[in-house]
Amino acid sequence: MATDPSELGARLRDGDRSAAPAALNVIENRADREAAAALLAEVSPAALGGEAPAHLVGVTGPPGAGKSTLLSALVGRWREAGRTVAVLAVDPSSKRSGGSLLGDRARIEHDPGDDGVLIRSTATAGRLGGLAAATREAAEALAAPFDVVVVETVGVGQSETDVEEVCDTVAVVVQPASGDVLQFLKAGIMEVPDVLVVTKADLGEPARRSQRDLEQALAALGSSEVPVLAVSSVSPPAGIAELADALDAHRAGLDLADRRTRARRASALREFTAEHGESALRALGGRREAERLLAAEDPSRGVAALIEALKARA
Ligand SMILES: Nc1nc2c(ncn2[C@@H]2O[C@H](COP(=O)(O)OP(=O)(O)OP(=O)(O)O)[C@@H](O)[C@H]2O)c(=O)[nH]1
Ligand SMILES: [Mg+2]
Repeated sequence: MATDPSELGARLRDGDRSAAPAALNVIENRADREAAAALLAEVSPAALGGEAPAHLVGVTGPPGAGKSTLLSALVGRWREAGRTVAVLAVDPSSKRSGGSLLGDRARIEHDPGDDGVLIRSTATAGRLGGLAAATREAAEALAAPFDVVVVETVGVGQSETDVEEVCDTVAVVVQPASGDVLQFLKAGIMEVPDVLVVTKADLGEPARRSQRDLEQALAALGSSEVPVLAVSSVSPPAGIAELADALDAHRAGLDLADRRTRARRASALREFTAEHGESALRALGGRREAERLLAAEDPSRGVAALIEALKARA
């Protein structure tokens, strides 16, 4: 059956979640960018008449920190609250092959009969710039019909997918006694996240100590408003409702249109440069000038339209 990309996009816009898997196939097919653009045009802020109401949540952190297990619990919590959820699990499989962690890795659990949940894994397998764009596009498409869209990525500091650029709220997840994140924060190597989560709180004192250390580091950085939550995702779960509330509180405090407009402009610039090279950026008169061009564009324009605007001037 032929699936018309514009029609798929229109179904997403109308809240038809059953169009999501086919829409993701269109987006993941990096060989047919026109189809993806046609689909995405239907869910752009201009087509929606404003920003997609979904909460875009980034969940990122070191391998094995407990992200997926936590998401099983969070998805359950959101479903209880009647919210539909899509999760894009970005799996840097190429980096992990043969790693001992693989055996220990949890999958996000959910009821397969529940059409209010969609879990999609994408392997990155070394496609750098392409993956970042594909993840952003997938999140954009899913934000039309789902209430919550999560992007799970492995990494600390700069991960392959710049979750910041895609998500409204970024939660960094660490396990007790993992010093990396603490050191990266203190050294300013890592951006201060919107929410910090210490997992495996059932381990007791080590989790409490990590929570205190992170709170102190944030205070020293002048970011004591950033919540640090300790959670346990195994039975009995603890702190999950509080985390869901903290994510909501962050989102409620955002100027959403402003954050997303800035994110779309940053994505357009990055993707334009990834595709056409630094020389194309120079042809525009440099990064500053390109940013100025983008800032003059209508805030409701989608990333594809912004990239076209850059191309037209280069
Ligand atoms: N005790 C305890 N173990 C946990 C908890 N959450 C996760 N784990 C365990 O930690 C291991 C890694 O959990 P995952 O959820 O796969 O971690 P992840 O961050 O998604 O890992 P990657 O996707 O491989 O980066 C698994 O063995 C989990 O069972 C928790 O709250 N308490
Ligand atoms: Mg995982």
